[in-house]
Amino acid sequence: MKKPPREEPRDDLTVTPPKTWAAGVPAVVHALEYSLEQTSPRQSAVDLLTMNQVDGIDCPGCAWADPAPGRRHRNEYCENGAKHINDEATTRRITAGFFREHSVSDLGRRSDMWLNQQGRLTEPMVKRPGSDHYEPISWRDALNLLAEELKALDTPDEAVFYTSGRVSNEAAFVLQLFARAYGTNNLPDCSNMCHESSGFALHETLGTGKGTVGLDDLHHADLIFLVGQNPGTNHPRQLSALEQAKSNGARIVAVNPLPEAGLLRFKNPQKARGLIGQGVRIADRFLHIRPGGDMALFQALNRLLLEAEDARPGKVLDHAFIDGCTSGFEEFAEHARDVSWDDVLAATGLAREEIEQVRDEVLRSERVVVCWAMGITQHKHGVPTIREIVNFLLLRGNLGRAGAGACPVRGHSNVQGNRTMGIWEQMPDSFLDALQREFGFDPPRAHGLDSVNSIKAMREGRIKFFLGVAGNFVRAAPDSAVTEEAMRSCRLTAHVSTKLNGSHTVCGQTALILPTLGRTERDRQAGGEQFVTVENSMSEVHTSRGRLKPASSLLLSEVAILCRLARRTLGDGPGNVPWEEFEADYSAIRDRIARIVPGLHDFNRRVARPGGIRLPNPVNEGVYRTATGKAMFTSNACHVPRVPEGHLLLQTLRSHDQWNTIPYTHNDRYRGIHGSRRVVMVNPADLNALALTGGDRVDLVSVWHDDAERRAEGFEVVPYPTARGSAAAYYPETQVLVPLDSVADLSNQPTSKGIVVRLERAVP
Ligand SMILES: Nc1nc2c(c(=O)[nH]1)N[C@H]1C(S)=C(S)[C@@H](COP(=O)(O)OP(=O)(O)OC[C@H]3O[C@@H](n4cnc5c(=O)[nH]c(N)nc54)[C@H](O)[C@@H]3O)O[C@H]1N2
Ligand SMILES: Nc1nc2c(c(=O)[nH]1)N[C@H]1C(S)=C(S)[C@@H](COP(=O)(O)OP(=O)(O)OC[C@H]3O[C@@H](n4cnc5c(=O)[nH]c(N)nc54)[C@H](O)[C@@H]3O)O[C@H]1N2
Ligand code: SF4
Ligand SMILES: [Mo]
Repeated sequence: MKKPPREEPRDDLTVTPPKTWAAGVPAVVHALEYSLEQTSPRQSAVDLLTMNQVDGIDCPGCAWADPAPGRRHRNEYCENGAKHINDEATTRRITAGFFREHSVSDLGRRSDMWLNQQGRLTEPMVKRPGSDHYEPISWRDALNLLAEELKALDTPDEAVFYTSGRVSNEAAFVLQLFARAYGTNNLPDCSNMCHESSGFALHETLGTGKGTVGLDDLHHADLIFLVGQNPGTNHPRQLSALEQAKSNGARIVAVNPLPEAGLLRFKNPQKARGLIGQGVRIADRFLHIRPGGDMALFQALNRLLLEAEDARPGKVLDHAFIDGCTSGFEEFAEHARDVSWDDVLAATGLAREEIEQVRDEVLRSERVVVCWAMGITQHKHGVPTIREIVNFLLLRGNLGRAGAGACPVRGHSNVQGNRTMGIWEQMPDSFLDALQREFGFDPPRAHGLDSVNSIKAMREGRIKFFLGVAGNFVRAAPDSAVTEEAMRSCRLTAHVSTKLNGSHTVCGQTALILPTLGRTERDRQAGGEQFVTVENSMSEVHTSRGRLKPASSLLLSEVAILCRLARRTLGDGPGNVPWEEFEADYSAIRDRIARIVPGLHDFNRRVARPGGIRLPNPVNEGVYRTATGKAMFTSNACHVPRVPEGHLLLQTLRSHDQWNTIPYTHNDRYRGIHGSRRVVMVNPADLNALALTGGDRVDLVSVWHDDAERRAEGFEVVPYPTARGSAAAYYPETQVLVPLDSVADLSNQPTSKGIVVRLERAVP
């Protein structure tokens, strides 16, 4: 077994030219290096071969869909999936001795990378009021402590229950059931910081919060937009789908302020010919857009399509679809014709011809898919931008038919499933009514708190109890100083976790670490060996079965922890929830889900079939559950992001070697950045104007209309071909710069991709 590092790795930056292709041999070698470091080679090979296979482990990485059962490759995983699974399957362990050696204050000074590298958590720990150390506690005492705190609150709304998208459907369902039986809808989740803007805009305009396409649609599209996403790093197997689409003749338009490697070329490591040569070109057109300019881009495209229709009446728009299935067209069209080219060019930084060329691509294409991710949702105008994408799709009837549609590319492997299971602070009455019928208690109806509002409520002393099931809330949330103070003001903070992270070091008066099984591990309960289920980005629900021996004999599953906590907190009431039966046999949970969630009827039987269940999407059946009963065109004021002279618009993003808040190494291979994450990427022309050069040390200072100083210190400047006026730096190191009040309109999602900053020369 390799020992975990005792020291923090030092920053030692080297910069090489960014790569112009993704995946291929170095990707495979690189994944193996990380595997060997984390686990024994034998164990790692066993895990990987069952990954994303029928009856195997669902990759704990992103939510990208698997090909149909007969079409899966023997190695149906990517470099990063291999890293994520090996990070969980590490042979390193954290024991009670570790916490004796390291005080909470000491751990609080460590990076999340170092904390994660110490290995798997092995037994429940408590930090008592006034103490600076975690000490062991039995499960019984830990759960009693939590239950007593919950019973002592003045109202159930003084508690919040956070989840991250790695938890299974079964655990998510049990968690929301417990929270609602206890009496609150305070169910913030990582989705509030991720695709909330997509959910809001799609719900409003199409009547469903989910994407409308499956893998087959991508394979058969004529034109695919990749907007605000970096698939080479964050959804690598999407590149295989794009490769297949291209071999079927698809064209691809990538829209991004950074020329990301995975948008340019792809060498498929699953194919012999993928290992040599140039690989496949991905983007036929690359729009080097300014951050936040996408709304203007789609407005311009919409205007151009309307004008093309004027020139060739009846030949451009899908009138049958517009007349039969949509509302609001006339008003939208009038507004869209007025969008000003000056605004569009200022907002996008593109040339008019580039946008006209994309219009021509659209006019040549029968079937169009638009894919997007955080580059769209994490902006102040994320919701109206997605509305414009919907307008764009509606104009030519690119919805509800094969090869066309909307594809918000989800992050966490089960983030979409968590929502299906009721993890949302504002679940509709239809869901709450179903819970009431099934379990005989009256769930609270008032909307609960999302992530940002939970922090505000903590700050105001309205929240006393925080339970996080998976995730790293403190690091994932914006405005680190504010969030940390808010967490510290709680009476009790507790986390159900596989590995140590920064959130465990920012404690309420009492703090608990509740270690749990990971997805790779065998889950044995009284009723026998269990599997769980998850839902991918394309609404396919399937099983995941871990096979490894648990990291410690003291680990409980998430379902077991939550069912036991519910029994201790709620006793025999309210209603009749068979918590014990749920814990013993997860199929009992699925039987109930089957009666509550539309589309999951006969859940246990259907999910056991190879490939699982594809949840119906009403849009694909021509049903729009919107205010007008139709797909809604909307009119949105054009937004031109403006940054004061001498400032830049900063986006905070992921490197190739990290999983969200957890960096695995200091490298970002595709961008040519090695040995340090404290870097800020800036366009050379902007550096010139700011009298800075590569290698200079700067502080990033966030500019916001309050008096608080938000400063991230000691970043090295890297000249990089990012769009003019913008900069990029890694999250979570830059979390301190994102003001809590800087949120997307309507979705309340933090604007992690649109922070106005100035670069100040660091004092040496
Ligand atoms: N390896 C790995 N995989 C992951 C994750 C991980 O941390 N590591 N995280 C998972 C999760 S939870 C998520 S949500 C997804 C995130 O997947 P992505 O959304 O791809 O993740 P980000 O790194 O945030 O990158 C956003 C991309 O948007 C671009 N961008 C930024 N601003 C704009 C803009 O205004 N307009 C346009 N057009 N583009 C813009 C950036 O340059 C970048 O390429 O990945 C998932 N997969
Ligand atoms: N500035 C900025 N902020 C952002 C973003 C950004 O782009 N920029 N992205 C946002 C996005 S898209 C997201 S999704 C959030 C991510 O927010 P989170 O989902 O809260 O964060 P993660 O880093 O994925 O959480 C990692 C932790 O999850 C725990 N874990 C892993 N697997 C399991 C498991 O199987 N069970 C349990 N119980 N625990 C497990 C481990 O303890 C690990 O330390 O961050 C958001 N915050
Ligand atoms: S693309 Fe996503 S789901 Fe697929 S193996 Fe890679 S990380 Fe896992
Ligand atoms: Mo995410």
